[in-house]
Amino acid sequence: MAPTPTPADRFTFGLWTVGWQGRDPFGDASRPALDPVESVHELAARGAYGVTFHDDDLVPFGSTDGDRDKHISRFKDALAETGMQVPMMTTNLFTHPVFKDGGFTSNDRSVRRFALRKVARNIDLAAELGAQTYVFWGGREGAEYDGAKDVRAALDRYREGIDALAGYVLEKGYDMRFAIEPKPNEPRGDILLPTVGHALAFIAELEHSDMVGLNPEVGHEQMAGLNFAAGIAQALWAGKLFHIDLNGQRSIKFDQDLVFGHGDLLNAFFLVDLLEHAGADGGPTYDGPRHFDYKPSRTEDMAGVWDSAEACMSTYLLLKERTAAYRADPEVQAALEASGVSTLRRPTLDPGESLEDLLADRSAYEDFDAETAARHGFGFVRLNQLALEHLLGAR
Ligand SMILES: [Mn+2]
Repeated sequence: MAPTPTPADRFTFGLWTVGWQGRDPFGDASRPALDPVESVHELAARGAYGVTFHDDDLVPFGSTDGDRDKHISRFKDALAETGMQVPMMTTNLFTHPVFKDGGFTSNDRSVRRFALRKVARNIDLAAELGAQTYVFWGGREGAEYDGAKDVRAALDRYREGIDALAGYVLEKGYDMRFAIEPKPNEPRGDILLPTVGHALAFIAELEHSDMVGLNPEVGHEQMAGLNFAAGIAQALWAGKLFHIDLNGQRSIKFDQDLVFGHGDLLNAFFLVDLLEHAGADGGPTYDGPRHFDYKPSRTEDMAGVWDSAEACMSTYLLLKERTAAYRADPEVQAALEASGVSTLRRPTLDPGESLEDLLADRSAYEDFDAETAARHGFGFVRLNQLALEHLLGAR
C-alpha cells in the first residue's frame, strides 16, 4: 500500500508536466489543453505542496498586458483557494522561433537583449508570488555544428546574462536564488553547460556565484550516461543543490521524462536515501521541494495524467520508506561497517599529522604489506543485494 502524500512532503509539479499535450517531433497532441487553474486544483487534491512554471505556461507568448493581468489574477485565486505554493519559477527561452539559436547566447544580439528583458519581467512576477528559486534551463543555448558557435564567446554572454540578472535581484532586494539546470542535448545537438560538473565550473566564474546553484534533473544526467545520485552528492558537497528535478530515464537515448522511479530504480533508491537519510544526523541533506519534471506518456488520457502525477509522489514516498528500513536494518549496518563505507569519513592523516610525519611513518610504507591489504574483499556486492532486497520489500 503506497503512502498518501501531504503538503508536508513538499511535492511540486511544473505546470508544463501534467499540462503536456503529448506533442512530439512525430505526432500531434494526444490530449486537450489543460487550464493551469485546473492543474492547481487537481494537484492540490492529490496532496501536492505547490506548482512551478515558465512564464509562457501561464501567460501565452505575446499576450497583451490586460490579458496577462487576467491570467495572473485567476491563477492567484486558485493558489489562495488551495493553499498551493509557487516555490520556483523559470523562463521559456526555447519555444518561440525567435529563440531558435538560443536566448542568452544567440548569435543575434537583439535576441539576447530581448531574452534578458523577458527573464527580468518574469523575475518580478516570481518575487511577487514568493518563488525563492529561479531556474535557468538553457535548452536552446547550444549548436548543431562546431563552426556555428564560438563557445568561449557564448560562455561570456551566458555569464554576462546571469551576472546582470543576479545583480538585478540583489538591487531589487528579492529573496531569490538562481539554479542552473544542465542538459547534454535535445533540443540542440549540443547544449552549453551539459552536465552538473560543467555547470559547477561555470558557476565558479560568476560575479555573484554565492547566489547561483544547480537544479539537476535525473534524466538529463542519465542521458549523458552519468550517475545521477553521484552527481547530486557532488552538488551537495559543493553546497550547490538549490533545487532538484525528479523523473525517470532508461539509458542514453532521447529525453524520456518518465515518472520518477520508472527508469533506473536502484539509482532512484540511493538518490532518495541520499536526500532523506544521508545527513550527519541520519536526516535529510536537502530541504527544498521535491519537484517532478516529467511528462505523462503520450499514450495516456487525462485520467492517466493524474495517475502518473500520483505515481511520482507515491514512488518517492515508497522509496523513502524502503531506504529508512535499509538504514535501520542491523545487517545493513554490519555490512556497511564491513565494507568500510563509514570509515571513509576518517581523515587519512591523524589530527596534527603533517606529510613530513607520514613520510617518517614506516608502517605506512616501508613495513606496509600491500599483498595482505590487497587480499581482502570489500563486500560491496552483498551490500548492494541488501539494498535490492529492501527495495523489493523482501526485508
Ligand atoms: Mn527540468
